[in-house]
Amino acid sequence: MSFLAKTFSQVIARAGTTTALLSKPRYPTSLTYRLASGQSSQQSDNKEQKKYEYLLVDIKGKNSNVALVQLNRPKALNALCDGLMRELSTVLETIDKDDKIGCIVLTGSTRAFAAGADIREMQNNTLAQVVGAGFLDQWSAVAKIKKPIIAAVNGFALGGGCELSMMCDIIYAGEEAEFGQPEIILGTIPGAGGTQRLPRYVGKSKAMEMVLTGNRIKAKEAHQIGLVSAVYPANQLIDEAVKTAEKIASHSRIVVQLAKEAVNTAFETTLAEGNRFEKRIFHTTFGLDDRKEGMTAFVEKRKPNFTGQ
Ligand code: CO8
Repeated sequence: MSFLAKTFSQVIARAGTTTALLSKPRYPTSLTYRLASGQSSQQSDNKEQKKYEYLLVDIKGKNSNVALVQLNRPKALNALCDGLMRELSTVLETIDKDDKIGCIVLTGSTRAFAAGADIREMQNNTLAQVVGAGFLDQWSAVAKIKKPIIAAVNGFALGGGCELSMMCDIIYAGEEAEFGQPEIILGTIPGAGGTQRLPRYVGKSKAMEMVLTGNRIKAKEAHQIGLVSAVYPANQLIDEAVKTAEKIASHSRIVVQLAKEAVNTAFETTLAEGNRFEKRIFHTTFGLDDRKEGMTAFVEKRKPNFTGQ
């Protein structure tokens, strides 16, 4: 386990966890972790700790193996400003290295998962500035996380918010959730995968309708068209997402990672190439202790004891 990873789960554990979900207070507000790497645990205990500015992070699950990351910029409906996305990338990359965590749940508030990229921040940008600075390039970090991420979407998931949910691996929605790509109304187009991932989720006609009109769709329709895999009452959404995350986290970490990579490959390649890739990954699992353990446990009629090896 890397130092950063160790620090993350240890510090979260020290900060104390609550089982309360979406009831106030939602999460410990004193939760901290160190952004600095390369220190010994002892050294870092004495160094300055940095509070998250835009996030609340907690550990969930009976075995404390689920990380719950909540976007926390309520006054701006979790508009995804540069600072928030940088913090989110750093936190997710840190959790990704934490051996104790098997799955991540990403959520927002009851009112908004995220109402898009921060329009005020973008308003006066010029072409030269956005190209020169690689504006919002760091957003793609979310899609590169190896551990599964479940987006638990209550309220608005618009523009970059909808795109962020689609960078995750499973989307659950609260009954009042609304999804949309309203960039066209602002005189621009989606810039974080909306024109690419949305058609893969819902097909060309619906994606085109949403991108060209900017119309929002409600959770029920999002479920019907395959954008989200389940809809729950808003106050049960996170519990349900954590339940699924716990189940995922109970499997072999390394095999879960391979399975995620294999499914994601379906969106990047031809059927023949994808099948070839899948077969190689399947073969690869035969080099793992966890594959042997999983099958042996079945034969011996007992629960497997996965080690991630
Ligand atoms: N950016 C900045 N501030 C926002 C945003 C946003 N996207 N959305 C809401 N806010 C702010 C409002 O300005 C307001 O602030 P204040 O109180 O200071 O005036 C506060 O949040 C509350 O918003 P409203 O008063 O508007 O609340 P309503 O309930 O009336 O409306 C809506 C809620 C419908 C969500 C409305 O706020 C809205 O339409 N927001 C904008 C939605 C939108 O257009 N999103 C797309 C943005 S563009 C984008 O995401 C491009 C992504 C490209 C990524 C590229 C990566 C490489």
